[in-house]
Amino acid sequence: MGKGIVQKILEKHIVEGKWEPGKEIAIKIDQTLTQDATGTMAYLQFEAMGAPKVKTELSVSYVDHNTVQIGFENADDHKYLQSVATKYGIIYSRAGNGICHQVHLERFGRPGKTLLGSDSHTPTGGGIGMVAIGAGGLDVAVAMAGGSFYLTCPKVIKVNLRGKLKPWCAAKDVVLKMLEIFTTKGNVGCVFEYAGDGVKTLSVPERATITNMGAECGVTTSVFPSDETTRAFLKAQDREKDWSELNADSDAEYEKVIDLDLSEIVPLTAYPHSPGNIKTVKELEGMEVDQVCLGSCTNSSYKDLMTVANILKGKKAHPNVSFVIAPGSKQVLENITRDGGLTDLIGAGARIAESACGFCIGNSQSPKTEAVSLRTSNRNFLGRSGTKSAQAYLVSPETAAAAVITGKMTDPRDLEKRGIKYPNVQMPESFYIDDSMFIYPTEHPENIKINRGPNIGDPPAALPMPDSITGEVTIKVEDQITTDHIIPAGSKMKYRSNVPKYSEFLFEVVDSNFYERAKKIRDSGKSNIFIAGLSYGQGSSREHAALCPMFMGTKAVIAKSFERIHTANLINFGIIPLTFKNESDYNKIEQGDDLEIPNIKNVIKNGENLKVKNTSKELEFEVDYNLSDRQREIILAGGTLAYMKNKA
Ligand code: MIC
Ligand code: SF4
Repeated sequence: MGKGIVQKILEKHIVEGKWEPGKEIAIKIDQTLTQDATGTMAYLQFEAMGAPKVKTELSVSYVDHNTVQIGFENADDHKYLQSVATKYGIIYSRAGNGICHQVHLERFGRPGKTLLGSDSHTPTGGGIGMVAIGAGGLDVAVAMAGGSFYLTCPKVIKVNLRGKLKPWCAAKDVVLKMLEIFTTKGNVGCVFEYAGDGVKTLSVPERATITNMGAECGVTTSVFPSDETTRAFLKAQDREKDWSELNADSDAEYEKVIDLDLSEIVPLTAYPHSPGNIKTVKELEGMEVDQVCLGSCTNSSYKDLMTVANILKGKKAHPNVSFVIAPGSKQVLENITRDGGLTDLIGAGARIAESACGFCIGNSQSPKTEAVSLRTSNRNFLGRSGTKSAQAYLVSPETAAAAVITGKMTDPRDLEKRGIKYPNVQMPESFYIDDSMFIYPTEHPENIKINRGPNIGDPPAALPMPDSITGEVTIKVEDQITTDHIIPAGSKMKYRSNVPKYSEFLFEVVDSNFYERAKKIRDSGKSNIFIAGLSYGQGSSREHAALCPMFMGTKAVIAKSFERIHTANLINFGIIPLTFKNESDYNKIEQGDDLEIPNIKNVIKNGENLKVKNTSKELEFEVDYNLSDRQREIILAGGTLAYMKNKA
């Protein structure tokens, strides 16, 4: 039987287990990336492991999230990151060089390699034929120290692309279609592998838009073949030597195959507050728009920005629209400048933001109260823009440009009626390249002193699993609670290296009294226990969504189901993810109920059935824990760092 691309790449990297979808495997990681918001904690953990140097082929530390620098905290973190990178053999990408995923695709991504990144949109690298996976910072730290990465061997879904996109219809619309089909839940443990004749009609950045937002479906990663288009992209990046061909065998078997005809894709949008809420742009036509933001790791490539620049050439932004652009990288900004696109964008009234995450993570450009904000980014969770009452819609660059002109949600195909032709931007044969914003590691690590400003605190240590858990339900939440609900980013993100302070913002967007309640429960000696619905922990890879609960004394979360990265993060920090055996038991628990999990330590050790007592309601219910032997040991030890210490 033939093999698909994902199987081919993974099999070359498996160090424990074998290709058997659904079973745990360990793989060797070739490349890692971190960004500053998750990176400080990841490097503190890496330092704690005592490795003298990273053991990967390539590790890059990007600064792209916290670049606003109000107060000393962000700048302190940057200096810490720079000193760690220089000392331990990591390339440092300075603030201003661009968003990690865009820059990595341009300068480092290589077909056939594995990439682990402490950011959930690491699968962007799948656009160039990598198996690129997002993970918590601790897993990335382990990989940098030479450890394997453990994952569930994925079930591969083949997406057979046919035809060609029509003018004004974009790669973003393709992935929004995928979200309509697959939704944001129920895809844990799967991977999308793209194939078919339609693949060759898509440029590498378009492929990367599609693999980037596979993260919103909750798949482990998404991968495209590596073909002549990939080669041309690498050649334009002066890296043709990094190219290799990668194709699925014609008789490869998949878990499932779906067909998607690109010529039938129409402009789509994800309406508030989930990337899975899909409508056609036509359905919302005429809705007044207050803000348009172009950028983020999903849609900030040269092609994206030049397309919008060409559409807006000689036009002015509608007076009611605040129009913001954050180019994906310094390279993108330099190339659109040289090719005249920047002049057209500025001429149209664009506000040019730094080449960074910026508006996407809500640490700048928050829209007005109840604003309608059209964004080319990938997430529109409640409050993520920094304005809780704002309504964020995810759209393609083409749809964004149409709204800039009209001030309303407009199907970009209707721009033809205004005499605007589809620009059909071609990829450059060669990009202007300047790598001077990378700082390379030193040959003399002994001379490097690590910079630790007052914002850098030690990562808190977890306690081993107690014999029994006595706790209280601090909060009961519904389905699809994202890590943005659990611990917000935006302006609070500057406390990422200060866990006690950051913990004060836990669940802030859902319940402003959470922290006080949790503190009381912890101080009374009980464990904080969270109850959740389906797909708990969607979205980002931020391990603080587990680390801060751990700091508050949480030992268990009971949900109907969990998302992949968050599950791994909970386990890494010694919190056991439990699922209801009978989902209707969810309805029988309330916030404030006292729960007991008797004898949990022995039960887990022996792999027995686990029961939870609701002593407030005098009820008992059963829960499942789906842990590998390794994960069981980690939970019992009180997290991965303690487990590693015990093993050593
Ligand atoms: C995001 O898009 O939510 C982030 C901010 O990039 C996160 C990482 C973080 O919280 O630092 C992600 O996607 O993993
Ligand atoms: Fe940055 Fe937004 Fe991409 Fe996250 S999704 S890496 S915040 S641009």
